[in-house]
Amino acid sequence: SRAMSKSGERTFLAVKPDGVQRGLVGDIISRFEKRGYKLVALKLQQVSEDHLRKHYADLKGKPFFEGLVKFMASGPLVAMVWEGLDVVKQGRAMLGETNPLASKPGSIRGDYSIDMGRNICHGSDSVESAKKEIELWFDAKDLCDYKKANDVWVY
Ligand code: RTP
Repeated sequence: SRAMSKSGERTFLAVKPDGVQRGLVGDIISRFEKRGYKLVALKLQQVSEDHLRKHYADLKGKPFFEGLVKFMASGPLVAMVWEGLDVVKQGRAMLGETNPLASKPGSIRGDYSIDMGRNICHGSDSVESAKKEIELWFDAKDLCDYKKANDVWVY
């Protein structure tokens, strides 16, 4: 089926340092598990500003760039790869809008955040940027290729 053939799509998600500090890691993982997505990679890590400048290269020159990089390097974050049908787009919908003010209740940002600079999570905005981000954050050997009940009960 179309669903089965597109079920290998992957996205990069991160629980930002504010989400870790506020104890939201389990909730965010749980939302993606319950939706039917498959966890492919996961690590808790405090990363360098240099690494974050690469991750946010497209935003270089924005007035908030330096503050964003410093904030993201200020404590451990949880980097993850999730897999499943339309996971890039669905993941963005589950996160909510960049600005919490525009995020509907029911989304992660809409339920837990009020300030754009403390919006808890990151998700890739396209399949292409997901590929780049997964490569930047993970070694290929750390991406787990395995079967899950999803493959039978979700698709
Ligand atoms: P993210 O990359 O974190 O998923 O966020 P996004 O795609 O929704 O938004 P993006 O435009 O890529 O911005 C990255 C992060 O920078 C902070 N930001 N602050 N005007 C501002 O003060 C401003 N704009 C963006 C947000 O934390 C945003 O998530």
